[in-house]
Amino acid sequence: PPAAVSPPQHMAMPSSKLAVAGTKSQTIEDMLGRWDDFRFAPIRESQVSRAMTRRYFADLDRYAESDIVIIGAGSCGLSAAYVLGKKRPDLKIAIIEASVSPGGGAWLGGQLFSAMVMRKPADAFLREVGVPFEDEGNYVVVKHAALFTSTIMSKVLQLPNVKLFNATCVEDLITRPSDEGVRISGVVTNWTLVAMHHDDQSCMDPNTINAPLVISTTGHDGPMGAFSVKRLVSMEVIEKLGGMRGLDMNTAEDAIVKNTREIVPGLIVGGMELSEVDGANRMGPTFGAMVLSGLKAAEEALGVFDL
Ligand code: AHZ
Repeated sequence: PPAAVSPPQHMAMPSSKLAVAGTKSQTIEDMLGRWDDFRFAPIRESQVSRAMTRRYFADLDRYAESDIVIIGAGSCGLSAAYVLGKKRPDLKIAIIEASVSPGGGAWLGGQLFSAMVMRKPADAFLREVGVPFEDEGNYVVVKHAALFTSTIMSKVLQLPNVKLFNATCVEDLITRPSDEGVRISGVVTNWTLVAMHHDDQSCMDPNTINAPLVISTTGHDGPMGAFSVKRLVSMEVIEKLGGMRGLDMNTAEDAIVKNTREIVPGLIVGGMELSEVDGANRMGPTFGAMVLSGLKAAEEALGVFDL
């Protein structure tokens, strides 16, 4: 059963003396035209350090046992996190993103052109999240892909039961023996900068998050991509990868949504990582399959928890 979510520790912590004694809240209007005697409320440097580290370590402690870990904060991972976090506020959801900046490939719609295309019926997801678009008939266009990415990210990050650990890399999977062979039971993490230096530095052991369910959305193969499915091959849980095929928008988007599934017990795979498992086509710069694969991954995950 899912672990009950208790309020984050830092919420219960008393605010510092300076915060209590700080100036009363002002509006922007209060400040305009009064710059000569302008002052920030005072602070001590250690307060800034503690404000960050106290929360971070409380989160590390809280999410060491998570209900769901999502690997990768691209368009698919963020969509899954949005649906899960909103529908099940009782579940603790950790998102692990290797890059400093979450969002994966969704900051630009494709090439260096700004707009993001989504084929219908993925417009339903945009309406749900509150992203405006132009309706072009069979597809819709968000005027800048960053508008989609920043909007969904702001919604996900506001959810009290979701924590994003960015600049953090999943560098292995936790496994347990099971009737089906092996079950994925969490992830092994490291700071991404550390993970990149295992060859030239020693003794940089990783951290772990236990979770009954992992959703992997690490994208197609590349320096970091297709992480979990490549690891499943190297640990001989699946025989080989199909390898992502050439671009065919119609075939690819249908296949990615259809094939979003729990590929080994405890591990659901979504988004372009799936194309590497199944030998599915790529779709290029059209993102409907990413958000609906995230939606389906969330539904599959909730199916596991409803059992
Ligand atoms: O940094 C990666 C990216 O943000 C992250 N990631 C990869 N390996 C990781 C690891 N630990 C933690 N080991 C890791 N994070 O995963 C994210 C993947 O985002 P993405 O945007 O690459 O994948 P997606 O499946 O969400 O979206 C794919 C978008 C594409 S690719 C494509 C094509 O090539 O045709 N078409 C579309 C729409």
